[in-house]
This record gives sequence, C-alpha cells and structure tokens, in this order.
Amino acid sequence: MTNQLNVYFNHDGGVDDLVSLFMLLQMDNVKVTGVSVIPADGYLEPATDASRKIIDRFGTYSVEVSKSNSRGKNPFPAAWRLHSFYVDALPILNESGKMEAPLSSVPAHQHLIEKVRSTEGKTLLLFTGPLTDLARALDEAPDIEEKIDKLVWMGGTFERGNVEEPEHDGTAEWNVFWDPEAAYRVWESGIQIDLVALESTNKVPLTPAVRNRWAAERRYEGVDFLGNCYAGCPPLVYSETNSTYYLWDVLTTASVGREDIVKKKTVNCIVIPDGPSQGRTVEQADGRPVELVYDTDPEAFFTYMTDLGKKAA
Ligand code: AGV
Ligand code: CA
Repeated sequence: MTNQLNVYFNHDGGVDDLVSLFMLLQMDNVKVTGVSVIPADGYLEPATDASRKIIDRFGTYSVEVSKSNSRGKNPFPAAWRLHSFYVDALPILNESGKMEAPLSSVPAHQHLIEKVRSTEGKTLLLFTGPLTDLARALDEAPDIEEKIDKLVWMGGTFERGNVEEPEHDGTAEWNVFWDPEAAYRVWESGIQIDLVALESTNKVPLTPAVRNRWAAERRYEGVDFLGNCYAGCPPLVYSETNSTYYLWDVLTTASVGREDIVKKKTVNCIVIPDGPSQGRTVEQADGRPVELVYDTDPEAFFTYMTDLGKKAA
C-alpha cells in the first residue's frame, strides 16, 4: 500500500484507547509501527493483554507491544481503570485461547525510541493517555525529534476541565493532570502538536442513540465488538456526571485517518506544572504554538467509526 502513514501508538488502557487500537488497525492509510501501554486510566496487565488480543483478532500484520514502567503524579480513579479488565475478558478476544502479538523486552519509552529510529522516514506519534513515555524518550534520545512527523494527543482544554479531585481547581484535562511535568517537558520540544482537546471531544458523547446504531449493525463482528466495548461505559442521558463517557481517544485516532472530520486552529499556550491548577493548558501570547482541534462533525465521525467497524473481519 502506497502513501501509508507510519504511526506509533501509546495508550493508557481505557475503553476508548483500546477501541482506538482496533480502529487504527483497520485504516488502509496507516501502518502501525508499534504500540505501548502506560498504566494510567487502566491496569498494565489487562490493558497490554487486550492490546495483543486486538492485534491478533483484528489486525492484518504483526505489531509489537511494549509495557511502560512510567508512573504518574495523580492517579486515575480505580473505577475507571477497571474497564481494562472488562475489555480484556470479552469472549471475541479470547476465542482463540492464544496471544501471539510479540511483547517487547524493553519499556515503552525505549520501545518508542527504537521504533522511531528504525522506521524509514518519519513517524506520527499518537498518544491517548499521559505524555510520560514521550517526555522520557526525549530526555534519553533527543535525536528522535527530527524523525517525528508530529504528535497527535488527546489532552488539554481551554474551557472547563474534567478533573474533579480534592486539592484541584477543576481546570485541567485528566491526561495532562496525571503527569503535568511530562506535558511541560513535551511543550519545550520543537515537535508539532495536534491537541485534540475537550472542546472537540465534548461533541462526541456516548449516547443511547450511538449505542443503538451499533446494536442495529451487530451482524458485523467489528461493530458488535464496538457495542460490547462501550456496554461497560455510562452514556450521556440527562446531564453530564463525573463518569459520563465521551469518545475522546477515538475522535483523536479518527483525526489521524481522516483529517477532514476535524477543524484546527493555532493557539499559543503553556502547561501549568504544579499547584491547584496543575495540568491546566492556558492560552498565552508567548506560549508555544499547538494546533488545537476545536471542532468536529459528529455525524461524519460516527459514520467513519462504524464503517471501520464493518471493515474488520
Ligand atoms: O480525559 C479523557 C481521557 C481519555 O484519554 N481519559 C479517558 C479517555 O481515555 C480520562 C477520563 C476522563 N473522564 C473519564 C475518563 C471517565 N468518566 N471515565 C474514564 N476515563
Ligand atoms: Ca486514554
């Protein structure tokens, strides 16, 4: 296949992280060069195993998976992290009784360095959890910067945050909050950043209507898989709660395969590394530029997602 984008994917084991992996593997214009798992919004073992099983069941080529040994500053609620066990246990991922996708012997940040260096041409980095492994990779191997096409990251917001924790003022998005210093470090690099912030992901909540759409087409095994994954997540019905699920990471991943479904604008901003607003992204004239993904077309997005689900065999 010509014109394929090399994509290295680091995720943190949430339902939408694992669904993102499933989607990436269906994209004709993407070649996944490696996957790594950081135990932020999930637990390391089930999130790694689920990743390998998704590659085995729905991928068409071999992809190596690496475990991160990074730890964050502000842990995710256990109730959210437990979703990783649920996806890992889905019967469709366990039918073969085998796990064949190779497991790397090096931790995620070194795996990233290894894959970026050994891949011909540039690599796009897709991150749907905190940036800890990238910050560590840049500290250890600054040379990789020139081989990175750009970073597409689900993180940040310039509106209301989604962190509701004691000792925090609620202005941050969780992936920044888990390790604010890592985001601060990446902001100091010269890498182009596409920031898929809450501004756009707020437009793609999980709703009963979306679920019904997948249910109606569950005769496709890939669409049935999507429905089953999201069966464990609370949808948006009356009003938002702290557990309401959005398709945060899936929108981020879809923006890699189909740039036309999102709108971007350049924003100069900084990351607050500590204190009660830690993890907040703030617009500032002398801050570093990022491409803020501030809007999407939800209908085009859900159609693209479901079509990829139909494609999976
Ligand atoms: O802030 C969004 C990030 C995304 O990478 N994660 C979930 C997505 O994988 C954290 C998060 C915020 N609210 C949540 C989250 C919720 N209600 N349930 C689970 N995770
Ligand atoms: Ca995530």
